[in-house]
Amino acid sequence: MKKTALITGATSGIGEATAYEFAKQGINLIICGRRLQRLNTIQKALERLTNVHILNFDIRDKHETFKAIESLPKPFKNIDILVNNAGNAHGLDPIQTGNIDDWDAMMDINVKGLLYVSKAVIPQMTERKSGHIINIGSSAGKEVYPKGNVYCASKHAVLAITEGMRIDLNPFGIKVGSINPGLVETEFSQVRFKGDAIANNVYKGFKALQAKDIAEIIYFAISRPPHVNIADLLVLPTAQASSTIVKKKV
Ligand code: NDP
Ligand code: 8X3
Repeated sequence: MKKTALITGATSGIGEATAYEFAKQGINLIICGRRLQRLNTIQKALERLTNVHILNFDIRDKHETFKAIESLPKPFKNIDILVNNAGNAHGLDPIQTGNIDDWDAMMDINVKGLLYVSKAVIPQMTERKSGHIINIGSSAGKEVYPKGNVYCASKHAVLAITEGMRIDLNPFGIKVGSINPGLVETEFSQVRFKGDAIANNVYKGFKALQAKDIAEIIYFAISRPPHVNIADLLVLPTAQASSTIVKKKV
């Protein structure tokens, strides 16, 4: 039987690439995000490969989140795979001059939003005693770098939540794992630097990971046999040794 996956943050970057990868494999898709027009375009492109349902909501809003997931029509109601991908960095400032709105955005989206979506989806997985949750963490969840403070905290939280989920959902046979990328060339830096020109330099001088690289790894993780769970994966571009060491052409 065809599986159904819910992907948050499917309007760009890793989430969008994952939607394409899953569609190629015939997985039914629930694609989520705030930018409705993009969701419509992606739905149109993928509908020739699989069934696609759109949920247009902001994961910061717990009522909207629950309402959206409750609204799923019957063919999409049973979610086999949840990819908690939506998230971003907002700003890159030392803690003493950090912007409180940026801090709120990162904790509300990357941490609380992930929890709201999970809370809305997990009960049906525990009931069926099956399911697979992939949380998209980051190298920033394993290592703190200068000015990364709150973004790193949010991704450390994602890692702790992943481990907690894996422990609590163990009796139900639900797989839980995190994929933790280093530098991936997406809209991530445009969001982090609010469209400032500095964003254009982040991926210059080396070959960064592409969204498709991570999407393929997510598909690999969800397509392992029932007894195999990819629990925690750190994925870096070859040019990157750590958050602060990146070999760039001069
Ligand atoms: P993008 O900016 O390209 O994608 C972010 C996605 O998150 C968009 O689809 C966006 O959709 C969605 N999103 C953001 N805020 C919200 C919100 N409040 N409600 C619903 N959806 C939201 O970045 P990436 O693809 O790079 O990022 C995806 C994930 O990967 C993030 O969790 C990020 O932290 C993580 N990551 C990224 C790395 C990188 O270097 N790019 C490295 C390591 C991890 P919309 O705006 O339409 O709502
Ligand atoms: C994104 C990777 O190094 O830009 O999570 O924070 S980094």
